Amino acid sequence: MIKKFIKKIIVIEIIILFAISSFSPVFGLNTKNNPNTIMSTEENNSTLESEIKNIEIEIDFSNPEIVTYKDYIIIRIKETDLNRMDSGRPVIPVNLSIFQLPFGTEIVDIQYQNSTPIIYDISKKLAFGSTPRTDNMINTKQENNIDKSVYENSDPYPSDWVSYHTGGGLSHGIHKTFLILRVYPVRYIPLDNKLHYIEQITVNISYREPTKPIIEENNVYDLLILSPSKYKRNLEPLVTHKNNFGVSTRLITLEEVYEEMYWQGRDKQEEIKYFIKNAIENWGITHVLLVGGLKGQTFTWDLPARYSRVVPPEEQEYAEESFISDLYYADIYDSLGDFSSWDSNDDNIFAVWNGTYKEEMDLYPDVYLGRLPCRTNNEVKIMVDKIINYEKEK
Ligand SMILES: [Ca+2]
Ligand SMILES: [Ca+2]
Repeated sequence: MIKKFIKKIIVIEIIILFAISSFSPVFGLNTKNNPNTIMSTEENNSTLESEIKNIEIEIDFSNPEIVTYKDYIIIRIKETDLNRMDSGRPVIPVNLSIFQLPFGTEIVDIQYQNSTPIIYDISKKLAFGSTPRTDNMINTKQENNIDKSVYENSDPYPSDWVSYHTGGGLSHGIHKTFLILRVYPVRYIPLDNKLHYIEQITVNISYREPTKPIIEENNVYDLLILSPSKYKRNLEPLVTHKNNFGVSTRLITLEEVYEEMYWQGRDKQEEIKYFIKNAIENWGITHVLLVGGLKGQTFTWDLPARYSRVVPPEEQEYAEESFISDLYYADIYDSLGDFSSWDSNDDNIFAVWNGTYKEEMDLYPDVYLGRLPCRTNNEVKIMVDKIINYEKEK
């Protein structure tokens, strides 16, 4: 059964490879990937998972400094890096560790052992994180925003000594999987007016690296410029300039992108994003320049923007449904190397982040990306001249 399934996958992969090689004029010309490597697909599919590796860290914490501030208490601990400040919830010091692992690494398990908690009685409540104010909230007291579900509870806050998340993105030009580990040396029991504090914790992280690199090494181009074809003529001097400056550059028009990506991507934005993904994998690009802003005085784009819905209405100064985000085009992969679509529930509404639903988004950029939001050829020419003059004078 499994064999049959693997065979099926191989057949599908071969079909896809043929499809890519025959319908891929842009990448077909320059890709260094050898189509004769199809045989190795079988080996890769049958390879067992790589061995589990471990990292162990031990952290010692100094005694907490308990500071009274007005009607509240603030805690400071020397070995912490920041405070967890959720709106209306207790402010808690955090020890932060960031690990950079090979791109595509999977976190298998995180275990910890902590010293016996020491209990402190406190006389006042722990201070809480403030809530962003909007115009119509200017006279309301911050006390009204206190999160009673936490403060009128005898459950420890935060719920555990340790939390973590992962991400996939660039670190100094190299694709990495990040593990962001947070240790809370103090937890708060609001109803009992108590703090639980630990002097020491040992955290053991088990992880599995990918069996083969998610992105093969390629060095065809450094910079990809994307723009509508009407700006092509005025962008060509920039391409020549960049190439002369040692930045290997390729300009692709949006018309070419849409033609190339007709089989992948549900709308123009996703087609562009998949094209950037292919350019990373086939050409090794690390930088992307988007050229194109709003068309004249309209709300349509020369080079489309992705609208996100990350700010809940109650936290907005002026109620807006959606926000432009070019981070969408830079965040190509998640921590496992899978495509980061920004629409994890597939409802064609992107980057939703509110009280009831949070889209799974990676948010760590995988290319260095910028946009010249030019509306006319004249604006393109001015920007290109400025960049060339600036870089020649440097
Ligand atoms: Ca969605
Ligand atoms: Ca990412």
